[in-house]
Amino acid sequence: MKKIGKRLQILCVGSIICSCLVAAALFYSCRKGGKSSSDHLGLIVFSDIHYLAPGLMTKGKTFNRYQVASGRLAELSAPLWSVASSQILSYKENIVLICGDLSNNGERQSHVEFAQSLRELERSGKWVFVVPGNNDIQNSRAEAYRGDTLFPVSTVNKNDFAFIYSEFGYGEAISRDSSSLSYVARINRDNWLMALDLTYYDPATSQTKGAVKQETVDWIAQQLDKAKKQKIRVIGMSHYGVVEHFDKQKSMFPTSLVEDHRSLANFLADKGVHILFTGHFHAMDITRFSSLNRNEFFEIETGAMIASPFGFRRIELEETKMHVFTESLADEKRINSVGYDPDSLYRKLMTSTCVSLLRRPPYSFNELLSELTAPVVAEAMIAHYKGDEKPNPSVEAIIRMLKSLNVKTDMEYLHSLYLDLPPKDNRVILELPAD
Ligand SMILES: [Ca+2]
Repeated sequence: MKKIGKRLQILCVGSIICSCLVAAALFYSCRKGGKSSSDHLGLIVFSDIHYLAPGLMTKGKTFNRYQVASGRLAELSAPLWSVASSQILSYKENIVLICGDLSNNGERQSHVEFAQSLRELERSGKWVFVVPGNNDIQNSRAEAYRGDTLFPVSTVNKNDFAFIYSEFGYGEAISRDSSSLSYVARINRDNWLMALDLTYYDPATSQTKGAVKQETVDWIAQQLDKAKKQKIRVIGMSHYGVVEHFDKQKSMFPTSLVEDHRSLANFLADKGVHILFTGHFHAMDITRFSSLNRNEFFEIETGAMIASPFGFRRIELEETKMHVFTESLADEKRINSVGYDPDSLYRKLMTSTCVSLLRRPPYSFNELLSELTAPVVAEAMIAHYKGDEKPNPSVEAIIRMLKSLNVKTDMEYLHSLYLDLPPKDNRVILELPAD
Protein backbone atom coordinates (compact mmCIF):
# COMPACT_ATOMS: atom_id res chain seq x y z
CA MET A 1 0.00 0.00 0.00
CA LYS A 2 2.81 2.29 0.99
CA LYS A 3 4.62 1.38 -2.25
CA ILE A 4 1.50 2.07 -4.37
CA GLY A 5 1.10 5.42 -2.55
CA LYS A 6 4.70 6.29 -3.32
CA ARG A 7 4.25 5.30 -7.01
CA LEU A 8 1.08 7.40 -7.23
CA GLN A 9 2.95 10.31 -5.68
CA ILE A 10 5.78 9.96 -8.26
CA LEU A 11 3.19 9.68 -11.07
CA CYS A 12 1.42 12.82 -9.84
CA VAL A 13 4.62 14.85 -9.51
CA GLY A 14 5.72 13.54 -12.93
CA SER A 15 2.48 14.54 -14.62
CA ILE A 16 2.54 17.98 -12.95
CA ILE A 17 6.08 18.54 -14.27
CA CYS A 18 5.00 17.35 -17.76
CA SER A 19 1.97 19.70 -17.75
CA CYS A 20 4.19 22.57 -16.66
CA LEU A 21 6.64 21.83 -19.50
CA VAL A 22 3.81 21.62 -22.05
CA ALA A 23 2.31 24.89 -20.72
CA ALA A 24 5.72 26.58 -20.84
CA ALA A 25 6.30 25.35 -24.41
CA LEU A 26 2.83 26.56 -25.45
CA PHE A 27 3.42 29.94 -23.80
CA TYR A 28 6.82 30.20 -25.53
CA SER A 29 5.43 29.32 -28.95
CA CYS A 30 2.51 31.79 -28.56
CA ARG A 31 4.69 34.59 -27.28
CA LYS A 32 7.23 33.99 -30.02
CA GLY A 33 4.47 34.58 -32.54
CA GLY A 34 4.19 31.28 -34.34
CA LYS A 35 4.94 27.61 -34.56
CA SER A 36 6.69 26.21 -37.58
CA SER A 37 7.75 27.46 -40.99
CA SER A 38 4.52 26.25 -42.59
CA ASP A 39 2.47 28.43 -40.25
CA HIS A 40 2.08 32.10 -40.94
CA LEU A 41 3.62 34.89 -38.96
CA GLY A 42 1.57 38.03 -38.24
CA LEU A 43 3.32 41.40 -37.94
CA ILE A 44 2.16 44.98 -37.39
CA VAL A 45 4.61 47.62 -38.58
CA PHE A 46 4.71 51.29 -37.57
CA SER A 47 7.38 53.91 -38.19
CA ASP A 48 8.29 57.47 -37.31
CA ILE A 49 5.95 57.84 -34.35
CA HIS A 50 7.76 61.05 -33.30
CA TYR A 51 6.10 60.82 -29.90
CA LEU A 52 6.30 64.15 -28.07
CA ALA A 53 5.48 63.86 -24.37
CA PRO A 54 2.38 66.06 -23.87
CA GLY A 55 4.09 67.73 -20.88
CA LEU A 56 6.75 69.17 -23.22
CA MET A 57 4.28 70.94 -25.48
CA THR A 58 1.97 73.89 -25.19
CA LYS A 59 0.68 75.36 -28.40
CA GLY A 60 1.91 78.78 -29.41
CA LYS A 61 3.87 80.64 -32.07
CA THR A 62 7.11 78.74 -31.42
CA PHE A 63 5.47 75.34 -31.56
CA ASN A 64 3.64 76.23 -34.78
CA ARG A 65 6.89 77.46 -36.34
CA TYR A 66 8.53 74.19 -35.34
CA GLN A 67 5.74 72.09 -36.90
CA VAL A 68 5.92 74.05 -40.18
CA ALA A 69 9.73 73.72 -40.31
CA SER A 70 9.66 69.98 -39.60
CA GLY A 71 6.53 69.03 -41.56
CA ARG A 72 5.48 66.89 -38.59
CA LEU A 73 2.08 67.08 -36.97
CA ALA A 74 3.73 66.66 -33.56
CA GLU A 75 0.69 68.07 -31.70
CA LEU A 76 -1.20 64.87 -32.64
CA SER A 77 1.56 62.37 -31.77
CA ALA A 78 0.19 61.44 -28.32
CA PRO A 79 -3.54 61.24 -29.28
CA LEU A 80 -2.74 59.36 -32.50
CA TRP A 81 -0.50 56.90 -30.63
CA SER A 82 -3.32 56.23 -28.23
CA VAL A 83 -5.63 55.39 -31.20
CA ALA A 84 -2.80 53.31 -32.70
CA SER A 85 -2.37 51.33 -29.47
CA SER A 86 -6.02 50.34 -29.36
CA GLN A 87 -5.88 49.44 -33.07
CA ILE A 88 -2.83 47.21 -32.45
CA LEU A 89 -4.74 45.39 -29.70
CA SER A 90 -7.73 44.82 -32.00
CA TYR A 91 -5.69 42.80 -34.55
CA LYS A 92 -4.64 39.18 -34.28
CA GLU A 93 -1.05 39.85 -35.46
CA ASN A 94 0.99 39.72 -32.29
CA ILE A 95 4.45 40.97 -33.27
CA VAL A 96 4.86 44.74 -33.48
CA LEU A 97 7.85 46.33 -35.26
CA ILE A 98 8.59 50.05 -34.94
CA CYS A 99 11.18 51.24 -37.47
CA GLY A 100 12.69 54.18 -35.56
CA ASP A 101 12.10 57.84 -34.77
CA LEU A 102 10.09 56.75 -31.77
CA SER A 103 10.49 60.17 -30.16
CA ASN A 104 9.97 63.62 -31.64
CA ASN A 105 13.56 64.82 -31.24
CA GLY A 106 15.14 62.40 -28.77
CA GLU A 107 13.64 63.92 -25.58
CA ARG A 108 14.26 61.59 -22.62
CA GLN A 109 10.76 62.20 -21.28
CA SER A 110 9.19 61.24 -24.63
CA HIS A 111 11.22 58.00 -24.72
CA VAL A 112 10.31 57.06 -21.15
CA GLU A 113 6.58 57.68 -21.70
CA PHE A 114 6.60 55.89 -25.05
CA ALA A 115 8.37 52.84 -23.57
CA GLN A 116 5.72 52.76 -20.84
CA SER A 117 2.98 52.57 -23.50
CA LEU A 118 4.86 49.71 -25.21
CA ARG A 119 5.00 47.91 -21.85
CA GLU A 120 1.19 48.12 -21.71
CA LEU A 121 0.95 46.60 -25.23
CA GLU A 122 3.17 43.71 -24.11
CA ARG A 123 1.09 43.19 -20.98
CA SER A 124 -1.87 42.71 -23.35
CA GLY A 125 -0.06 39.97 -25.26
CA LYS A 126 1.81 41.80 -28.04
CA TRP A 127 5.53 41.42 -28.57
CA VAL A 128 7.25 44.69 -29.52
CA PHE A 129 10.62 45.32 -31.20
CA VAL A 130 12.15 48.73 -31.82
CA VAL A 131 15.20 50.18 -33.51
CA PRO A 132 16.40 53.81 -33.19
CA GLY A 133 15.97 56.44 -35.90
CA ASN A 134 18.19 59.45 -36.61
CA ASN A 135 16.12 61.67 -34.28
CA ASP A 136 16.15 59.41 -31.23
CA ILE A 137 19.65 59.69 -29.75
CA GLN A 138 22.01 62.53 -28.74
CA ASN A 139 19.67 65.00 -30.36
CA SER A 140 20.68 68.64 -29.75
CA ARG A 141 17.16 69.73 -30.77
CA ALA A 142 15.47 67.97 -27.82
CA GLU A 143 13.25 70.86 -26.72
CA ALA A 144 10.10 71.73 -24.79
CA TYR A 145 7.68 74.30 -26.24
CA ARG A 146 5.96 76.83 -24.01
CA GLY A 147 3.84 79.42 -25.82
CA ASP A 148 6.28 81.76 -27.52
CA THR A 149 9.45 80.23 -26.10
CA LEU A 150 11.32 76.95 -26.20
CA PHE A 151 14.00 75.53 -23.95
CA PRO A 152 16.34 72.53 -24.17
CA VAL A 153 15.46 69.32 -22.32
CA SER A 154 17.55 66.23 -21.70
CA THR A 155 18.07 63.71 -24.47
CA VAL A 156 19.39 60.10 -24.32
CA ASN A 157 22.65 58.43 -25.33
CA LYS A 158 22.97 54.99 -26.95
CA ASN A 159 23.22 53.16 -23.62
CA ASP A 160 20.13 54.96 -22.30
CA PHE A 161 18.22 53.97 -25.43
CA ALA A 162 19.13 50.27 -25.09
CA PHE A 163 18.22 50.44 -21.38
CA ILE A 164 14.86 52.24 -21.85
CA TYR A 165 13.89 49.78 -24.61
CA SER A 166 15.48 46.67 -23.06
CA GLU A 167 12.12 44.86 -23.05
CA PHE A 168 11.58 45.73 -26.71
CA GLY A 169 14.53 44.00 -28.36
CA TYR A 170 17.74 44.83 -26.54
CA GLY A 171 17.25 42.58 -23.53
CA GLU A 172 15.85 39.75 -25.69
CA ALA A 173 18.55 39.71 -28.35
CA ILE A 174 20.47 36.53 -29.11
CA SER A 175 23.24 38.75 -30.50
CA ARG A 176 24.04 42.45 -30.30
CA ASP A 177 26.51 44.34 -32.48
CA SER A 178 29.18 46.04 -30.35
CA SER A 179 29.54 49.01 -32.74
CA SER A 180 25.89 49.97 -33.18
CA LEU A 181 22.44 49.39 -31.68
CA SER A 182 21.79 46.51 -34.10
CA TYR A 183 20.61 43.19 -32.73
CA VAL A 184 19.17 39.82 -33.67
CA ALA A 185 16.17 38.36 -31.85
CA ARG A 186 14.63 34.95 -32.28
CA ILE A 187 10.95 35.26 -33.25
CA ASN A 188 10.31 31.53 -33.45
CA ARG A 189 12.07 28.34 -34.47
CA ASP A 190 12.32 29.37 -38.14
CA ASN A 191 12.51 33.18 -38.10
CA TRP A 192 14.93 35.72 -36.71
CA LEU A 193 14.48 39.47 -36.66
CA MET A 194 17.56 41.51 -37.56
CA ALA A 195 17.13 45.08 -36.30
CA LEU A 196 19.71 47.29 -38.03
CA ASP A 197 20.87 50.59 -36.59
CA LEU A 198 22.23 52.40 -39.66
CA THR A 199 22.54 55.88 -38.10
CA TYR A 200 25.96 57.53 -37.86
CA TYR A 201 26.34 60.22 -35.16
CA ASP A 202 28.99 62.86 -35.75
CA PRO A 203 30.39 63.63 -32.25
CA ALA A 204 31.72 67.04 -33.34
CA THR A 205 28.57 68.48 -34.90
CA SER A 206 25.77 66.29 -33.39
CA GLN A 207 24.64 65.78 -37.01
CA THR A 208 23.38 62.37 -38.10
CA LYS A 209 23.31 60.55 -41.40
CA GLY A 210 22.58 57.06 -42.68
CA ALA A 211 25.80 55.05 -42.76
CA VAL A 212 27.03 51.62 -41.77
CA LYS A 213 30.43 50.85 -40.18
CA GLN A 214 32.59 48.00 -41.51
CA GLU A 215 32.44 46.36 -38.03
CA THR A 216 28.64 46.29 -38.32
CA VAL A 217 28.80 44.83 -41.85
CA ASP A 218 31.09 42.07 -40.46
CA TRP A 219 28.65 41.38 -37.62
CA ILE A 220 25.70 41.24 -40.09
CA ALA A 221 27.62 38.75 -42.26
CA GLN A 222 28.35 36.53 -39.23
CA GLN A 223 24.70 36.53 -38.17
CA LEU A 224 23.42 35.81 -41.68
CA ASP A 225 25.91 32.94 -42.13
CA LYS A 226 24.77 31.47 -38.82
CA ALA A 227 21.10 31.77 -39.86
CA LYS A 228 21.76 30.17 -43.24
CA LYS A 229 23.48 27.18 -41.61
CA GLN A 230 20.43 26.64 -39.40
CA LYS A 231 17.98 27.26 -42.32
CA ILE A 232 16.46 30.23 -40.52
CA ARG A 233 14.77 33.09 -42.37
CA VAL A 234 15.98 36.56 -41.38
CA ILE A 235 13.50 39.45 -41.44
CA GLY A 236 15.23 42.83 -41.51
CA MET A 237 14.13 46.14 -40.04
CA SER A 238 15.92 49.51 -39.98
CA HIS A 239 15.11 53.20 -39.97
CA TYR A 240 17.05 54.17 -43.09
CA GLY A 241 16.26 52.57 -46.43
CA VAL A 242 18.82 50.93 -48.71
CA VAL A 243 16.97 51.25 -52.05
CA GLU A 244 15.45 54.26 -53.84
CA HIS A 245 11.63 54.51 -53.78
CA PHE A 246 11.46 56.94 -56.73
CA ASP A 247 14.14 57.40 -59.35
CA LYS A 248 15.33 60.84 -58.20
CA GLN A 249 15.33 60.08 -54.45
CA LYS A 250 19.11 60.03 -54.06
CA SER A 251 19.71 63.15 -56.19
CA MET A 252 16.86 65.21 -54.66
CA PHE A 253 17.06 63.96 -51.07
CA PRO A 254 20.65 62.72 -50.67
CA THR A 255 20.41 62.14 -46.91
CA SER A 256 17.23 60.07 -47.13
CA LEU A 257 19.11 56.81 -47.78
CA VAL A 258 22.14 55.09 -46.27
CA GLU A 259 25.45 56.13 -47.83
CA ASP A 260 26.52 53.70 -50.55
CA HIS A 261 23.03 52.23 -50.33
CA ARG A 262 23.32 50.04 -53.43
CA SER A 263 26.32 48.12 -52.01
CA LEU A 264 24.44 47.44 -48.79
CA ALA A 265 21.30 46.36 -50.70
CA ASN A 266 23.38 43.98 -52.88
CA PHE A 267 25.15 42.62 -49.81
CA LEU A 268 21.92 41.96 -47.88
CA ALA A 269 20.14 40.39 -50.87
CA ASP A 270 23.11 38.14 -51.71
CA LYS A 271 23.40 37.09 -48.06
CA GLY A 272 19.79 35.84 -48.13
CA VAL A 273 17.75 38.77 -46.74
CA HIS A 274 14.61 39.20 -48.85
CA ILE A 275 12.54 41.47 -46.61
CA LEU A 276 13.55 44.78 -45.02
CA PHE A 277 11.04 47.00 -43.18
CA THR A 278 12.07 50.67 -43.11
CA GLY A 279 10.75 54.18 -42.42
CA HIS A 280 12.45 57.63 -42.36
CA PHE A 281 11.08 59.17 -45.61
CA HIS A 282 7.50 59.10 -44.24
CA ALA A 283 6.10 57.28 -47.30
CA MET A 284 4.07 54.13 -47.79
CA ASP A 285 6.09 52.51 -50.51
CA ILE A 286 7.40 49.11 -51.51
CA THR A 287 10.26 48.69 -53.95
CA ARG A 288 11.58 45.48 -55.43
CA PHE A 289 15.33 45.27 -55.85
CA SER A 290 17.33 42.63 -57.67
CA SER A 291 21.00 42.26 -56.78
CA LEU A 292 23.78 41.90 -59.37
CA ASN A 293 23.58 38.16 -58.62
CA ARG A 294 19.81 38.29 -59.25
CA ASN A 295 18.75 37.85 -55.65
CA GLU A 296 15.36 39.48 -54.97
CA PHE A 297 14.86 41.86 -52.10
CA PHE A 298 11.78 43.86 -51.03
CA GLU A 299 12.06 47.06 -49.04
CA ILE A 300 8.74 47.78 -47.36
CA GLU A 301 8.77 51.39 -46.25
CA THR A 302 6.09 52.48 -43.77
CA GLY A 303 5.02 56.13 -43.54
CA ALA A 304 5.14 58.29 -40.43
CA MET A 305 2.40 58.03 -37.84
CA ILE A 306 2.31 61.84 -37.61
CA ALA A 307 2.06 62.48 -41.36
CA SER A 308 -0.56 61.76 -43.98
CA PRO A 309 -1.83 59.06 -44.56
CA PHE A 310 -1.24 58.23 -40.83
CA GLY A 311 -0.70 54.65 -41.91
CA PHE A 312 0.67 51.37 -40.66
CA ARG A 313 1.10 47.89 -42.08
CA ARG A 314 -0.32 44.49 -41.26
CA ILE A 315 1.72 41.63 -42.62
CA GLU A 316 0.83 37.96 -42.98
CA LEU A 317 4.00 36.09 -43.71
CA GLU A 318 3.96 32.58 -45.14
CA GLU A 319 6.90 30.52 -46.26
CA THR A 320 7.12 31.99 -49.79
CA LYS A 321 4.42 34.70 -49.71
CA MET A 322 3.97 37.95 -47.90
CA HIS A 323 0.50 39.53 -47.73
CA VAL A 324 0.73 43.28 -47.12
CA PHE A 325 -2.28 45.24 -45.84
CA THR A 326 -2.20 48.97 -45.14
CA GLU A 327 -4.40 50.71 -42.59
CA SER A 328 -4.84 54.40 -41.75
CA LEU A 329 -5.47 55.99 -38.37
CA ALA A 330 -7.26 58.80 -40.24
CA ASP A 331 -9.96 56.49 -41.62
CA GLU A 332 -13.46 57.87 -41.21
CA LYS A 333 -14.32 55.62 -38.29
CA ARG A 334 -11.19 56.49 -36.35
CA ILE A 335 -11.22 60.29 -36.74
CA ASN A 336 -13.74 60.86 -33.96
CA SER A 337 -11.53 59.27 -31.36
CA VAL A 338 -8.74 61.77 -32.14
CA GLY A 339 -11.13 64.72 -32.19
CA TYR A 340 -9.57 66.24 -35.34
CA ASP A 341 -9.43 65.57 -39.05
CA PRO A 342 -5.71 64.70 -39.29
CA ASP A 343 -5.71 64.67 -43.13
CA SER A 344 -6.88 68.25 -43.59
CA LEU A 345 -4.68 69.49 -40.72
CA TYR A 346 -1.70 67.80 -42.36
CA ARG A 347 -2.44 69.19 -45.84
CA LYS A 348 -2.51 72.70 -44.37
CA LEU A 349 0.74 72.11 -42.48
CA MET A 350 2.53 70.59 -45.52
CA THR A 351 1.48 73.54 -47.72
CA SER A 352 3.00 75.99 -45.17
CA THR A 353 6.12 73.78 -44.99
CA CYS A 354 6.43 73.92 -48.80
CA VAL A 355 5.93 77.74 -48.89
CA SER A 356 8.81 78.15 -46.46
CA LEU A 357 10.93 75.60 -48.37
CA LEU A 358 10.38 77.34 -51.73
CA ARG A 359 11.32 80.76 -50.33
CA ARG A 360 14.79 79.39 -49.45
CA PRO A 361 17.69 78.33 -51.74
CA PRO A 362 18.00 76.48 -54.07
CA TYR A 363 14.47 77.65 -55.03
CA SER A 364 14.41 81.24 -53.69
CA PHE A 365 10.93 81.85 -55.17
CA ASN A 366 9.26 85.19 -54.49
CA GLU A 367 6.20 85.29 -52.23
CA LEU A 368 3.60 85.02 -55.02
CA LEU A 369 5.38 82.20 -56.85
CA SER A 370 5.92 80.16 -53.69
CA GLU A 371 2.25 80.61 -52.70
CA LEU A 372 1.20 79.40 -56.16
CA THR A 373 3.57 76.44 -56.31
CA ALA A 374 3.45 75.20 -52.70
CA PRO A 375 0.02 73.47 -52.86
CA VAL A 376 1.15 71.42 -55.89
CA VAL A 377 4.47 70.43 -54.27
CA ALA A 378 2.59 69.55 -51.04
CA GLU A 379 0.10 67.49 -53.06
CA ALA A 380 2.97 65.63 -54.79
CA MET A 381 4.60 64.80 -51.42
CA ILE A 382 1.29 63.68 -49.92
CA ALA A 383 0.52 61.52 -52.99
CA HIS A 384 3.93 59.86 -52.68
CA TYR A 385 3.46 59.39 -48.91
CA LYS A 386 0.16 57.65 -49.58
CA GLY A 387 1.59 55.23 -52.17
CA ASP A 388 0.12 53.76 -55.40
CA GLU A 389 0.43 57.27 -56.81
CA LYS A 390 -1.02 58.18 -60.21
CA PRO A 391 0.25 61.00 -62.52
CA ASN A 392 -1.35 64.35 -61.73
CA PRO A 393 -2.19 66.94 -64.45
CA SER A 394 -1.82 69.93 -62.08
CA VAL A 395 1.87 69.06 -61.69
CA GLU A 396 2.35 69.27 -65.48
CA ALA A 397 0.54 72.64 -65.45
CA ILE A 398 2.72 74.11 -62.69
CA ILE A 399 5.94 72.88 -64.36
CA ARG A 400 4.79 74.50 -67.65
CA MET A 401 3.98 77.73 -65.81
CA LEU A 402 7.42 77.82 -64.13
CA LYS A 403 9.13 77.20 -67.49
CA SER A 404 7.14 79.99 -69.13
CA LEU A 405 8.27 82.33 -66.35
CA ASN A 406 11.90 81.26 -66.98
CA VAL A 407 12.30 79.93 -63.44
CA LYS A 408 15.73 78.35 -63.40
CA THR A 409 15.12 75.80 -60.61
CA ASP A 410 14.50 72.29 -61.87
CA MET A 411 11.10 71.11 -60.66
CA GLU A 412 11.04 68.06 -62.94
CA TYR A 413 11.59 65.85 -59.87
CA LEU A 414 7.87 66.32 -59.11
CA HIS A 415 7.18 63.89 -61.97
CA SER A 416 9.42 61.36 -60.28
CA LEU A 417 7.35 61.50 -57.08
CA TYR A 418 4.35 60.29 -59.11
CA LEU A 419 6.13 57.47 -60.92
CA ASP A 420 5.69 54.57 -58.56
CA LEU A 421 8.37 51.89 -58.81
CA PRO A 422 7.01 48.33 -58.75
CA PRO A 423 5.42 46.62 -56.95
CA LYS A 424 2.22 48.22 -55.64
CA ASP A 425 2.47 49.86 -52.25
CA ASN A 426 -0.58 49.32 -50.09
CA ARG A 427 -2.30 46.03 -50.68
CA VAL A 428 -0.17 43.43 -52.36
CA ILE A 429 0.98 39.83 -52.21
CA LEU A 430 4.75 39.52 -52.61
CA GLU A 431 6.25 36.27 -53.85
CA LEU A 432 9.35 35.55 -51.82
CA PRO A 433 12.25 33.53 -53.17
CA ALA A 434 12.43 30.02 -51.71
CA ASP A 435 15.92 29.47 -50.33
CA1 LIG B 1 6.13 50.91 -55.19
